[in-house]
Amino acid sequence: MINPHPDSPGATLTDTSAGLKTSIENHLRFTLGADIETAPTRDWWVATCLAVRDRVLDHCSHSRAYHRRNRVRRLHYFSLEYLMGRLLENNLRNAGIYDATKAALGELGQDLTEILNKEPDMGLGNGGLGRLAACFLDSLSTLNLPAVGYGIHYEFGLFRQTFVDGKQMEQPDAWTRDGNPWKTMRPSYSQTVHLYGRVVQKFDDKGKAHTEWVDTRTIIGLPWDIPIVGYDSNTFNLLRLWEAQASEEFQFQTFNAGEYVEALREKAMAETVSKILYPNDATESGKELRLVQQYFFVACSLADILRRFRRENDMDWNEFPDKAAIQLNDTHPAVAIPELMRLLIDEENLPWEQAWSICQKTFSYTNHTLLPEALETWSVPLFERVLPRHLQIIFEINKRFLDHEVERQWPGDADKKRILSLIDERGTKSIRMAHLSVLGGRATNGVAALHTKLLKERLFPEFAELFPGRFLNITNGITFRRWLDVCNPELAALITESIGDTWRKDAGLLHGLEKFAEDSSFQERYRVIKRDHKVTLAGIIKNCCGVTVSPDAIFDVQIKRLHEYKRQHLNLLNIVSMYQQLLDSPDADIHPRVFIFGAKAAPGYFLAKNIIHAINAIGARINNDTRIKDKLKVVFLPNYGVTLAERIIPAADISQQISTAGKEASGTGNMKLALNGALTVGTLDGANIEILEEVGPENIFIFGLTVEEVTDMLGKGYNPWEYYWANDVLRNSIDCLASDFFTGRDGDFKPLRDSLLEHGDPYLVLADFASYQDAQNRTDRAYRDPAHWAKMTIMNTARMGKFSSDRTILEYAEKVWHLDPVNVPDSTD
Ligand code: 26W
Repeated sequence: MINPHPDSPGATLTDTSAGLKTSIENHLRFTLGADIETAPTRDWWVATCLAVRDRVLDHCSHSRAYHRRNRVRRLHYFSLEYLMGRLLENNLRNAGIYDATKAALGELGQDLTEILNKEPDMGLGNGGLGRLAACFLDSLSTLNLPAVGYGIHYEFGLFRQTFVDGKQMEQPDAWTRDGNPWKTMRPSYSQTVHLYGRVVQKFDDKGKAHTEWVDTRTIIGLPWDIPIVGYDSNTFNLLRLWEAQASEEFQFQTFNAGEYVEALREKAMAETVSKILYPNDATESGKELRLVQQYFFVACSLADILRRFRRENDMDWNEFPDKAAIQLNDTHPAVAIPELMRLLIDEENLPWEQAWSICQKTFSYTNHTLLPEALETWSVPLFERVLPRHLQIIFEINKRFLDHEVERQWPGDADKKRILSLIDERGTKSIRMAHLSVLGGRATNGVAALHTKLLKERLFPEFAELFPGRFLNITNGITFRRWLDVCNPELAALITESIGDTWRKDAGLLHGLEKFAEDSSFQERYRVIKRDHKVTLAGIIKNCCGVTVSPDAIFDVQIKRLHEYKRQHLNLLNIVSMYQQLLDSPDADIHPRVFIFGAKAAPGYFLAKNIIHAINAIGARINNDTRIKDKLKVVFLPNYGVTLAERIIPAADISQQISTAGKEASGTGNMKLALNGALTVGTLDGANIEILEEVGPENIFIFGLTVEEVTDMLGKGYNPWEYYWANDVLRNSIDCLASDFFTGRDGDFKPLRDSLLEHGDPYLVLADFASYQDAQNRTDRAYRDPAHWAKMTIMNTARMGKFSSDRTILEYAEKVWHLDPVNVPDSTD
């Protein structure tokens, strides 16, 4: 038996409501100093979280002690982003104490649902990459794999989005201003990080040269720990997030000089390092602060890993890769490679070859994008100023690579050297972080089959030739605990009632639902669940957008970051053309449809913001036009994030996954929507291709150019005007959009129009328009046959097993990390 928390004798995670009740009450009274009679709901939320946390932390330290004593191999996930969303409901359901907690709160006169709604989202990420990291943590704990997630404790997560006159405005997201009960500060594990300064050679008493990094500025990294509760598991891993603090030593020196204001300025500067998450998900920002952020995070995390290694092992560094695997979530933490080299060479005095071999066995890299503008590079002069020693190390890595490996493969071939070099010599020299990541690790993976193929053929062809065994595909996945159990407990319950509850641990078993796909009573229950969610979402839409929508309409959903390659504007052009058709013939035989958007645009991404404005303006006009008899509604829900996704996804009928083929690395929203019975309208891009393979062509609406056709078309010289002149419907739609029709002002959406016509339509919106309209027409017809539609949706749920992040994580564990599950026993003795 694990030691119970003193508050609640006998408490474990299979707790009774009586124990939880005492614990919640005690926290409310003694931790918060609140009064049971008058406490506001937020206090109840904090007290409930703390009661759960007591139990979880106990298991957490037990897991860690067990891992430590058994010197287990661990995975360290390095990610600049984690989009965790809310934690309470997820933790209650995963720990199996949801009902007990609901009952305990009921006895205290409180409603659990209301309390759950008080939790702010932990939005420390931009989009797919950050949410993937959060799903992975859930699967790692669930599968009993020892792991630590490392990240940054941003004071401000992704901005809060509002609309003013249909335009995006950004507000700070101070998620932790009033504290957050899930995180605990661990000052004893603080780290000191060095920056700037210069490199000198010093000689020891044997006359041997040593490189030293001197005159540096220092920042302190303070860790905050968040426990990760897996589903029905005894492994409680940690997410450790670093907060930047001013180093006291530095302040003191400045103070002595009598410069009080200067000292405080320095303190504020140091603390800006973990202030904000960069809200860019597609352009490399090139800011010094971003580089400092990346290095700060990596230096703290590596020092923490080395501390644990020294404690548990006998200082044989060759054993290090047997104990620690490090996964780089894109190139953002790639400076970890030269940092580990520096630690091993300068601090541990290892020879270069040994250090390099350790690095290459320790790191692996996941690529999440092929977009050239999203590939990170750092200017050499900037890098040299911030991390002079690391630059030397990168140059040395590069020299050895080009002189030996590349020279051996392609003797005398200067072109190959130029292409493969870690340094891009064109213009201001810059460091290619993707090249460093491929070279410094054991494996590089793409996140869907097509993406990996393009990675090998287009992004890294020479590397793939040089190191064929280093590249592999691991298709993304999502945790079904959050994306079914938490967001759609009604559907989860129906599934469990029909096929038992083993699907939660083995998602492949969802196939068992196929036999109910044509069963009319099952179909009816499935349909009622969907409809109830649509009613709930209609309420949210009314609240947030002031628009009344009918739950009998088709809910057609596009939720994801706003980006040209994702083509929200393709969706919009079709909406405008449907509107024109309805104005022409108001009785046209079109099933009523609500187009639902959710998306944040990077604050500096002008065209993306123009598209948001256009969707809102067109929505405002359409939603108030009585002539079309409520056949069409367009709503843009503000502040899209994890919690809003949990409301939209179970209510969706149609999932729009319409990126230009070859541009979306994988997509994960596509999986969440299909799992919840929304049918995909999608291109042959990213994981859509694998969704098609799983559900079968009869259960999905595929359209558009293939990646080969896209390449071909762009290669031959694509001319959007040809499509414009050849298709009246398309031309009318663009012209209307670009006119003063929607806002009363000319030119509001000229940037959008010009991108499609004057600037060459780089994402082939016009080329795919006719085929897209055809797919949308097919969905309209299909929806009219409810039994058939129901069958298709059930087939989607039944065939999504492949996309469980448990499958994804097991593949990483087997093929990349060589990591075995560790069953932490219940008892400490
Ligand atoms: C340097 C700025 C920056 C920041 C973030 C560049 C690129 C990114 C990410 C690569 C953006 C991202 O979230 N990519 C998405 O990752 C998901 C998880 O693998 C995929 O499903 C999406 O297709 C991919 O766009």
